[in-house]
Amino acid sequence: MALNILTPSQVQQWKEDGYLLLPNFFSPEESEEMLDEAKRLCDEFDVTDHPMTTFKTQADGEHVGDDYFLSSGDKIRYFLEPSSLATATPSEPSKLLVEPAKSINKIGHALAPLNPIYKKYTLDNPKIVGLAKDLGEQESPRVLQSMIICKQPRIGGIVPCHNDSTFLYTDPPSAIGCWIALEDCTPSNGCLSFLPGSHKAARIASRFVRDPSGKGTTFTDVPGIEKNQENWDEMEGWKEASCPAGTLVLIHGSVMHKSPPNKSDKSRLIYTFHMIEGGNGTIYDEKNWLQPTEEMPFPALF
Ligand SMILES: O=C(O)CCC(=O)C(=O)O
Repeated sequence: MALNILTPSQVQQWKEDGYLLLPNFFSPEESEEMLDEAKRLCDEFDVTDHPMTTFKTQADGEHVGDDYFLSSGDKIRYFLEPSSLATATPSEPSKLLVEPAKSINKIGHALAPLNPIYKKYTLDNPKIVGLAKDLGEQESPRVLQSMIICKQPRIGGIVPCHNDSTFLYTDPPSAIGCWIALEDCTPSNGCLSFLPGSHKAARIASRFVRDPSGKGTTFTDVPGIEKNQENWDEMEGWKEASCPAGTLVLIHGSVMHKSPPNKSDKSRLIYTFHMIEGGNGTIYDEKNWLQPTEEMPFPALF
């Protein structure tokens, strides 16, 4: 089959490494349009009546999981950077330590269906459709978890080592991430790092789910899958994925990746969405933290 977007050697690289950088996937004008929209959304953030939900992903610590987060699959909602907030005390409610636009960790999780600019660069985008077809991994890709990640200057937090199929679990695992740099990403403002080839070894033995108690989120074992013994984070071979604005980074659902805190004065705004297999008998069940709704099922890419 003819490839439209990827070369055969890029497909080969993707298969070997479990991630692929596609510089200039979007033109400077296209990526600027997405960046301007991200900044506009940040600027219009109104903290009045916001439940002060932060986003944190420490594997060994507390995970976000209030109703504002759990019902965000078909909305555009704002999640705060934990260090932008003085948490509530018995005498004082939580309050922001920085201006609202600079307090945002991420905005999601339904930008692709709901925001016209991000729809144009996702669901209505022939290059994205061509990319998914060239990869040929999914018969019927469904788009979910579309979001802006801000990684704010000086306070943008770490994203610890993880793989995405743990968080967007399907049976069998099928998640693929499309991560788009809207600004230049470097080690100092918190670019991604990958452990190349780890997607071949890492089993999806644990998944992130709604807590059966009805409150919050937790991890649960995937029945029949042997636990990984590797300490991926400490292994040799991690590669930093510095990239200029307009780069699309493809992320296999099993590849281990992470990003450091942003200690620089430069922001690191990106737009990302994921695709899961919607055909082939693949199951996305009601245990997952992120749920489609009757009004808004996860949209099909083609
Ligand atoms: O943007 C980041 O720093 C992390 C993103 C990530 O881990 C993901 O999209 O899976």
